[in-house]
Amino acid sequence: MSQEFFAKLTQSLIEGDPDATSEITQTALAAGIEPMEIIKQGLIPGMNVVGEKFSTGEYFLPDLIIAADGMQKAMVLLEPELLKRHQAIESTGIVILGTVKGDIHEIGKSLVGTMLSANGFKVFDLGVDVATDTFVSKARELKPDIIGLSALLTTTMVNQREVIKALASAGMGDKVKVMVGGAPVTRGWAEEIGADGYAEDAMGAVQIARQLVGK
Ligand code: B1M
Repeated sequence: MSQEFFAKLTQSLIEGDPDATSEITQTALAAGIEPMEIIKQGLIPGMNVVGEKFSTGEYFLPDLIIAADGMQKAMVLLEPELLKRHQAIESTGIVILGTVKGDIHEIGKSLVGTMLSANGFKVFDLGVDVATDTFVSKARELKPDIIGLSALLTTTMVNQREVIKALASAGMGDKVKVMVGGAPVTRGWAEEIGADGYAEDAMGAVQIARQLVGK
């Protein structure tokens, strides 16, 4: 039965029907399907197909926007459920999170934030298109354990390096750990720019963040 829900969800994103995405998500939750499975097996495959169709020229920007709207509608329903399933007892650490300058992709970054919160981290989400200086000034103010930098474009992932450099120039290089992620980001890139951690997805981000704070 779950597979049927997942296929319908994927299809609703590909067809650009945000109301259907929202309704199917609601029905799947009511049927007892785990929210993380809904994301991993229904929604992310749909977004991947939309992305592929966009890169081959079959879809245009409005198609991406409609698919993102559907995904966000689903996330509004899924986020409280994800949080409920991980009632945090202790604070695991403080994380400042944001999508780097020039990049407005929000969904993956927000999912990482939700999963970190669900696992006891106090997350300050600075949003998208966050200026390098803002990461530095917020780090000074909030004294986080980790700064998480998301980037979805090959043209903006270079700004992850800019943040790392700016933190070093501000004398915070050894006071805060930097974790990077996002579709074009690889472990090799993370190592090249001197990041302390890299994760491929939101659950991986929780694991790496725990390691970075020694838990
Ligand atoms: Co854009 N876009 N987009 N887009 N978009 C991509 C990324 C693209 C791959 C599509 C394609 O061509 N195949 C392509 C990038 C190509 C490249 O650089 N190599 C692209 C492009 C080109 C663009 C524009 C330039 C298009 C244009 O204007 N001509 C433009 C750029 C705007 C800008 O940022 N300045 C643009 C715009 C948009 C929309 C606004 C329409 C919309 C975003 C809406 C929003 O977020 N509110 C959008 C969307 C939806 C996509 C795709 C289809 C889906 C992204 C998504 O939400 N995925 C995407 C194609 C794709 O990725 N398959 C695409 C679901 C999400 C859960 O996954 O974000 O990867 P993801 O996050 C994952 C992991 O990456 C990881 O964990 C998450 C959960 O598993 N992760 C982290 C993410 N951040 C992390 C941080 C961590 C650790 C892990 O630690 C801190």
